[in-house]
Amino acid sequence: MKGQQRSPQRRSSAEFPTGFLWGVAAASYQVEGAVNEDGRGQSIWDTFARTPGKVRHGHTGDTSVDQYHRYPEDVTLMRELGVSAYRYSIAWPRVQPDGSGIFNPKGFDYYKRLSDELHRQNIKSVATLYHWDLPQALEDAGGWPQRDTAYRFAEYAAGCFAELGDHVDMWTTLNEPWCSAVLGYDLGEHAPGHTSKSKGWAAGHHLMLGRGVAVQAYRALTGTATAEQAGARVVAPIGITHNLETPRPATRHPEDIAAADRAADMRTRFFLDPMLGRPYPQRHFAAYPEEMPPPVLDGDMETIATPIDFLGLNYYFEPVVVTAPEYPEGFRAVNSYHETTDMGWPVTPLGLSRHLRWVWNHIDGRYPLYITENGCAMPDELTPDGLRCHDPGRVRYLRDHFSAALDAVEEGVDLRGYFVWSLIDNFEWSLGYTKRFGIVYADYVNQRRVPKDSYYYLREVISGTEDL
Ligand code: IFM
Repeated sequence: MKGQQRSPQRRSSAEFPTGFLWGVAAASYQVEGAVNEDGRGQSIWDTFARTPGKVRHGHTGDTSVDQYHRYPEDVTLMRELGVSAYRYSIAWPRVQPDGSGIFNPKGFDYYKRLSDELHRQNIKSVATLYHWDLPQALEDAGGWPQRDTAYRFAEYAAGCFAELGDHVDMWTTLNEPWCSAVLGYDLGEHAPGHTSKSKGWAAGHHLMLGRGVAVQAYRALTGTATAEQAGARVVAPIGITHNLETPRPATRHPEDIAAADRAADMRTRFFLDPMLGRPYPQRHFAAYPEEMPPPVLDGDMETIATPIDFLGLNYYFEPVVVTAPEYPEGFRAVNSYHETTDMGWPVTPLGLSRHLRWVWNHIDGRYPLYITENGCAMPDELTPDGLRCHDPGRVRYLRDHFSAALDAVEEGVDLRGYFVWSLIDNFEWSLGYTKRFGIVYADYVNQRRVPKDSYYYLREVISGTEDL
């Protein structure tokens, strides 16, 4: 920190590659509010949040931090922070209320206004097409386990490319398809709340298929195979954001090493390998014949392997596993004895370097990487005068993770950017507003925004006046 003797190991943000993109991230249902305005349709999260018992305290995203109306203030906070990119998501039911057919111009207008404001303040507009708010009408027709939803997604994506192509600087198709498929259709913890493994894997396949068709539609529109091949012509790159995991064996015992490798099958390889032209992990379905493998039709795997321009990774912690033959999957997660965040997640910055290296090697360096989310929930409170919020745990968390990312860069990983989750406290899905991930404190009563100490820390890191 300022005023202290710098240790020789301390490093600065200047050591990240030239053009490194510093950003903050958020998602539509978590921050926008305005769920009934300007023709927005209903999403599965509107339904889920209104179902008693699904979200803590019955919280909903109806108002949240009201970014739909207050985006100019939030963009100003970003400019003052010094970030060069905002990663937000487009609410599908805002721009295509029923999930198929007619588009809603007023919905597109919001994202144009937001992008224009970002550009006016010299910030790149990084749009995610799907951060979990499936139009309810599509869920009523079967949702992601239905093949047709993949094509509806591609149709929606093509509408966004056509309408917003001049406004968006970087596209992400899906955010964390593992969550949509597994939390939403297998474990029932997220909308729409189903509990069927087979539905989960079918959903996973259709999510990955839909994004493959969407990328093909994008290439058809922009006339290039990849953004790189566009040469001097400016074509916004398109990628995906995954929350892959590379579990660590608790010991060097061969059985724990094998358990950690198996744990990566359905969490990581299922969502990554087909994008690289490799099959779904076979050993899982061989071991669990009662689970229906994904319903793959001829040509699907080729579509899923459609090249992208970058791979986004969301990283929060590194799980540790041991072999556990008594468990259905043969392994279980164990306490890693690290300090934990308010989510109960261990703080494991070294796991970030390991994760980046593992992914980089696994993809044979095929795509540049971005950390599209990293951050932590802490039990933040305002000072008694209401003017400050001291969050030393988050400052430490960010510092250690930035440093771990730099380690990976120094070892040759092509990491091009880092988005902190999140600009401002927001709706944390089934935990409602009980968890605060922001570097800006949200007072949900009066919508006042109060930058936390971590905001000022990040500002100094980006400007190079503070060490990592
Ligand atoms: O809030 C979520 C976000 O929507 C997706 N990634 C993880 C974050 C923290 O849980």
